[in-house]
Parts: sequence; structure tokens; C-alpha cells
Amino acid sequence: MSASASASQFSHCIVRSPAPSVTEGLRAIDVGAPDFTRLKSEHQAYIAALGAAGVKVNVLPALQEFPDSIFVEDPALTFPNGAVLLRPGAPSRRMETNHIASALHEQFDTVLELPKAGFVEGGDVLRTPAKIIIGISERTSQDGASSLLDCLASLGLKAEIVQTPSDVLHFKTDCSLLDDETVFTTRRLGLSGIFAGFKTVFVPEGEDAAANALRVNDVVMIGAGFPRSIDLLDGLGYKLLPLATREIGKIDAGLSCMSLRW
Ligand code: CIR
Repeated sequence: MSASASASQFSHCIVRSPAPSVTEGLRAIDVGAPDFTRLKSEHQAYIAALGAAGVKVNVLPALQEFPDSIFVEDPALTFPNGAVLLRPGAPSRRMETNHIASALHEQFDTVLELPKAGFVEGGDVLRTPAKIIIGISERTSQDGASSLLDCLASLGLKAEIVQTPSDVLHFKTDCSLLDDETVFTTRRLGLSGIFAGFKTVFVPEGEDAAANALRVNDVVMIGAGFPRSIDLLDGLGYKLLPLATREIGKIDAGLSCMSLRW
């Protein structure tokens, strides 16, 4: 596979239904538990949006024993030519990898495992056409990120390691790809110079959580609760699909986390 293939064109994805235990999902600040029924509606709208964008969606069954397992982006990475099973840094999420492995083996001839020690969560991994960017965070360690470089190299992918801003859950909590040349980023991340060579669009003040948007084929999915971000990106000509993220936002999640795409 060429490292310069588009990073926002997808034909397949995996999602996982939320279990009732999702209301106990991890969160940095407790603003109250998400409402399960409303969260399930958010998830169903997300699945419908992926389908409408032209992606075949494989819905895995809920896992009651893993509250955060709806966030399938974190225990694995998927690329057109293979997948990588990761080792989440959050102890309560570590076994999620075992539960996604069989679905990936069914879909990919090549399924690599993160070797050696260390941790990586997929929320810290941004795929761009030219390179993969891996952010060190509380969930992704330096040794895990270094091991991932080797896995990615064997899939023919170039990667670099950067620093996720402190107090930010994942690298992609603060950025997303709007198109193959353009990153939507918080100021705290974008001003670090990490995105030299990309066009950058800064998230409007007070809407940092909008940074975790999701470009899928010709659509940019964005949290419906971020009107200034929606206006900004609409004015730039992006085809937007606002989706409700109020309930999943209570457990620190956004739009990229709920699917594994390739
Ligand atoms: C967690 O803290 O692990 C979950 N409550 C949220 C994970 C969000 N995942 C992501 O941004 N990739």
C-alpha cells in the first residue's frame, strides 16, 4: 500500500453496541453518568451516518464487562492492508483487545500484535496520507509508541512520535483530519508546530471538544453541540453532518472513537 493513499476514504468499519455498563465508562471529570437510552440513540445515528457515507458497518455485540468497549478505536488500528492489535494503557480496557481480535482476523490477512512492553491506544494515532502521527499520553507510553513504529514499518507505513498535550486524553481528542491536507485542531495542539506541512483550521474558542471530528469519504461528521465550529467549517465548504455527542461526551468520547475504519 502506498503511504500516500487517502486517509479519509473508507469502505469498511467495525463498531460495537454499547452495553448498559457504558454508563460507568471512564471519565476525567464526573459531570454525571450518561443516559443509556440517549447514548444508544447517539450510537445508532452514528452507525446510520457511516452507512449513508458509503461504509459497510460490522456491528459487534455489546460487552457488559467492559464499559468502554464501545470505543473500538482504542484497542486496535486498521489500514487497507492490515490491522494492529494494541495494548490499551487504561487497565480496565486492556482485555478489550482480545475481544476485537477475532473480528479483525476475519477481515484481514495480516493482523500484527504490538510487540514488547508498553501501551498504545488508537485514540493517540492519527493517520494522514504521508505519515502516521502517534501522540504520547497518559494512555500511550514511549516504549509502546516505539514498538508501534516497527509494526507500522512492516505495513509499509511511515510514522512519527509526538507529544499529546498534557491533561488531554488522547492525541485525537484535540485534532482530526478534514481532508488529506488539512487538520482541524485545538490551538494548544496546533500552535505546537506539530502540523508543519499541513493546512490547519483552529477550533473556535470554547469548543475544544469539537476537534474530534471525523471525515468519512465526502462527509465531515462533527458534534452537533458546537455551532461555531459548524459555521466555520460550513463556510470553508466542507459537507458537514452534525451528530449528537452529548451523552458519549460525558465519558470523554467523540466521533472517531466509536469506529475502526479502513
Ligand atoms: C476512556 O476514557 O477510555 C473512554 N471513556 C473514552 C475513550 C475515547 N476514545 C477515543 O477518544 N479514542
